[in-house]
Amino acid sequence: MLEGFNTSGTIIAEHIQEALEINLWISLVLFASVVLPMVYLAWKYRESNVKDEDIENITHNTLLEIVWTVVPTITLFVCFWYGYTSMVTARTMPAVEDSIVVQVEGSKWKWRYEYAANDNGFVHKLGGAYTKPIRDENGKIIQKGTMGKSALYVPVNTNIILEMTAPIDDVLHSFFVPAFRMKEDVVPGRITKQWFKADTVGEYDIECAEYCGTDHSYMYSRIVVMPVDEYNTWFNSNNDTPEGDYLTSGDAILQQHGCKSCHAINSDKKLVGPTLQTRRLTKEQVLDVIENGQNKLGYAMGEMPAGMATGADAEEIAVYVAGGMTGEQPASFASCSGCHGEDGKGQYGTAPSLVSYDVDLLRNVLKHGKKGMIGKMPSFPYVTEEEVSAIAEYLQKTK
Ligand code: HEC
Ligand code: HEC
Ligand SMILES: [Cu+2]
Repeated sequence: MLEGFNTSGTIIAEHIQEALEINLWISLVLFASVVLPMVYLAWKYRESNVKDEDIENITHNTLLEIVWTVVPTITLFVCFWYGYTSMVTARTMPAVEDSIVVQVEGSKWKWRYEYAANDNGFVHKLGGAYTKPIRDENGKIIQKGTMGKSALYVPVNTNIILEMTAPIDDVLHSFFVPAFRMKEDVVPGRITKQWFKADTVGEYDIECAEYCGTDHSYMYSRIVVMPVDEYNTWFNSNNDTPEGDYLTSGDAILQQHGCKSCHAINSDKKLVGPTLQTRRLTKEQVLDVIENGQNKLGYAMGEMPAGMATGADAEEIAVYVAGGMTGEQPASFASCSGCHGEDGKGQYGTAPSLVSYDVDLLRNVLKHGKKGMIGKMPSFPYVTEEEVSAIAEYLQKTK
């Protein structure tokens, strides 16, 4: 259940609420003042009640004309005034010196927040994908969706400016906080801004209001409004969330970057990308690389040439590698071990490990993306070295 439409967490929200209510009431009064007399007069002067010779030809009524010009003009100016002043409040950004500026990035299908460096020079980068609820075959929710760690943390009673954008190859999004009555498009390659000053400590939902693609409706996140000193303590620490440092959990990082919308982790679930698990390549993938080579991963050795093995040899090698390189090594694997190592774990980062998701492989795949027989994995240039290590550790641990 989305909350926020009946809550107000900012001054702007109150302005807009007031403008809305005044507009609504004035519209109702204007509507009634036209429609009720109209219905009454139509009934009173119905054909059976009036004789033609009784109908007078009235050409002017100065008083009436003045009244029906002046009254609507004034009331419409009242509507205009409230709309205008709340728009000015919403659109006039406070001075940057008196505000906290947070960079917001909307991309398919998550929000990310980046703060300015704190006193230690540490940059907080937060946000991430929402985990969808899991449903059974009748559509009933068996496990609730979770917001994860994707909150935007801000101090209470402080001006916050959001500088928002989307990657150039992404789509339009719209950053919407119902409780703050604020909503603004987020446009690839352009910066749009919103500001707010939350007046009540608490948590508020963030949504994407751009309903033109598959998962905008799942771009949930939260704003957590904290007491100022609590916020400052967190901000000047190197912890990623006020509750603790979730960077140590590879699972949270996969969640945060939205990896899990394309990859299952050690399960049979079929998603867009391969399941990330300890035994990583399928026979078909190995055969594909043997046949076509591979040169997009950015390993120092450069390209892996096509045709390193053929026929029965290739088949035998593929079965062996896909089996996690257990059992007796076929002699033909000698044509691979020169570069990939006896144990298939790669060589000092020059050629990839064939058996596990080590730090080198993850770093290369995330930096360059990967185009293979399964599909195209986008690049994730902003994933940090620390995060790569945490993911590698996590994937090698989960069997
Ligand atoms: C000349 C050195 C060399 C030899 C020999 C070699 N490879 Fe490679 N292999 C590489 C390099 C380098 C890469 C990474 C290329 C890149 O950056 O895209 C690679 C990539 C791969 C990949 C892709 C990894 C992935 O994650 O998609 C597979 C699978 C692979 N090799 C299997 C084999 C097999 C099986 C053999 C033996 C038939 C073999 N290689 C022989 C150097 C070699
Ligand atoms: C838009 C969907 C998508 C997202 C999001 C995504 N991936 Fe992928 N990923 C793919 C596809 C498709 C492939 C398969 C490429 C191929 O054909 O080998 C892949 C391949 C990979 C591989 C190589 C697998 C192998 O065995 O060679 C790794 C590692 C990987 N992804 C990790 C990640 C991580 C970590 C994230 C999050 C930071 C992520 N992916 C996000 C689609 C995605
Ligand atoms: Cu969106």
